[in-house]
Amino acid sequence: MWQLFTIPFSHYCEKARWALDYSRRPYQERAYLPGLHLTATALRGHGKTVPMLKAGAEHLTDSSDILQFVDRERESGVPGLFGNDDAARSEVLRLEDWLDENLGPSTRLLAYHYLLDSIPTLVQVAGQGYGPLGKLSLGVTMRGLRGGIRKGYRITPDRAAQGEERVRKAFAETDARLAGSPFLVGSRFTAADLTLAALSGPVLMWPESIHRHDRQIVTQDPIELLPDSFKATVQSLRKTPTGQHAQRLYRDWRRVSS
Ligand SMILES: N[C@@H](CCC(=O)N[C@@H](CS)C(=O)NCC(=O)O)C(=O)O
Repeated sequence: MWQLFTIPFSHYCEKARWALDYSRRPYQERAYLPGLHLTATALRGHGKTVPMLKAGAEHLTDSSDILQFVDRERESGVPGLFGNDDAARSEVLRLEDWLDENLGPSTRLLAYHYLLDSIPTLVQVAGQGYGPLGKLSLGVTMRGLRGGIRKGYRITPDRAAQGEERVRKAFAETDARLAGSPFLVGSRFTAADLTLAALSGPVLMWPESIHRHDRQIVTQDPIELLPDSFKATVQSLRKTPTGQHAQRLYRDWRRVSS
């Protein structure tokens, strides 16, 4: 069976997991603690990051490659993720790429900026893919890694402010696209919508998104757990057309495999 190697709360991993669930192809998720994922990736010569999809002899090490592969291999009857024609396909690919480069790094930067100061909150918010022991280990791991994460992603108050600006700018562009259209490209759900919703996860934290990707009932809206300053940001982003679109996509399009 295919295996998807993840850090469960990573938004790029959620992007790949959503596409796999959508394609109806069976797969197994292999969830790693941050840092330990390197034993499955870098130490075996498969790049440094997750998601990584092992499908037979293939190792796909980038979420965009995974989406294209999964789209080609989807079960019959499942509509494609890349639009109806060549023009739509190139627009979907362009937008996906733009979101990967502009939105994903900034939403991660912002969430880490606020949550690395409070590991118990981070574990509550991000630890849903782990059992009790996993949560405990996640707390220990994140305490150990937080200096490295701050350094690696260059997380400073100034950069967080710039990150928020970048998120708002990206949302303004997607808001404009969504005015009068139910989807980002044409009249159907595509990889662009999926990417937008998955990569916005760290700054929207819709309970629907956690429930859908984690297969668990979430009883508390994660926003209640956030420090006040971050809570205000999340609240205001949720109210935008893009924030609302992401929630709708999770409700209507986030199929979970059984
Ligand atoms: N361009 C990559 C980005 C993936 C990515 O940034 N993954 C992060 C988790 S969100 C990661 O694996 N970080 C761990 C590391 O860099 O060691 C993709 O789209 O798959």
